[in-house]
Amino acid sequence: MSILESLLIVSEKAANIARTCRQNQHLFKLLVQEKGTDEANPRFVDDFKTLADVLIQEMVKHDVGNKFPEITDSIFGEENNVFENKLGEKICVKVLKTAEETKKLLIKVLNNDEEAADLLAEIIHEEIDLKIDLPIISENIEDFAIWIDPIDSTAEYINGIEKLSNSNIYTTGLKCVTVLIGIFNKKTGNPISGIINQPFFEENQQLGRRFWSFNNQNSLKTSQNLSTNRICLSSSENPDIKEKLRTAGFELVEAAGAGYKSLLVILGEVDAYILSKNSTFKWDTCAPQAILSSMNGGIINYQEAIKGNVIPICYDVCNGENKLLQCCNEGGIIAFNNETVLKCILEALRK
Ligand code: 2IP
Ligand code: CA
Repeated sequence: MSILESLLIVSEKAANIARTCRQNQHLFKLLVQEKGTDEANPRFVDDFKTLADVLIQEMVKHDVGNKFPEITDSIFGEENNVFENKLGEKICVKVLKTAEETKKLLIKVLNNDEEAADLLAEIIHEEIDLKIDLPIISENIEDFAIWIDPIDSTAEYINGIEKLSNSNIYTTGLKCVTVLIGIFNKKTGNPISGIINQPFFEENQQLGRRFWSFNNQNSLKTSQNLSTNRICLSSSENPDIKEKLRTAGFELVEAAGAGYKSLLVILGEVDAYILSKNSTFKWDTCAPQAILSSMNGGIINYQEAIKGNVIPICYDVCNGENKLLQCCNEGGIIAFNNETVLKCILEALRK
């Protein structure tokens, strides 16, 4: 099995965990419960959403690390897997060898909630066969490292109310949730491969869809050459920037989720996603950037581009200290799907 196939499988398992936590009544109650309830037993996990994130991240490390031991130490994610209860006791959440062992650990973390532990352990240890044709990969896996965002757009995942814009783009809601897994080269810092899984794509929210790239190959059916003249922004984007883009004739659409906005660029629903602030991280951009680079687009540093330096976002291994600071895409980002549109955007923004 190639690393690409292995990552697509874990992205599907991640999507299954995300869907099950919303569809199963018992898990859903845990997902939406308020933090910090006072109980007789000191809980390890006050925030079930974080546990879902950590479990996905650990499942990726376990499954991919088992198949490709040479990269086990180079799989990084947004979350920290050590939980502490009110007595100061610590527990490290991991995926163990068997479903039974993982279940036992989860029972402890979940304050003896056997039903939840059982459900989660079962999906984590499920065998999935995707039966899809993928390219043969002959690269040096030792140079690879991985960034995972287990559930991007967590606010929408927990309580997002679906809103559709006039341009048929989801401004909020479960469609804005994505699982992002990106491979980058530790020597060059460049993204190599990206997987975006959108777990709640179908109307009934039972089925998702996924996209992948590896170097210059990808799963996209058509090349997106037609410009929409549309740009996607975060709802909190700076009004001056919006004004400049509108004046240049762009239609602006707001949507939640860094992964979802990047996906809209990849699919050609919008020409670009612009973010002037420091609110995305390496785990948000590695996968989308790999896919965009496979189709003549990319993700570059916003501030630098305004000054005339077009610099693609670069990746490095994470030593765990000050993760938010170390892994922030400082200076903002511009994700674009073709060079012509990037040129027009930069002209508009430099005015
Ligand atoms: C968030 C999430 C937010 C996004 C932010 C990301 O990741 O994608 O939606 O903000 O940049 O870091 P916005 O929606 O304003 O673009 P997470 O949900 O994983 O914290
Ligand atoms: Ca994120």
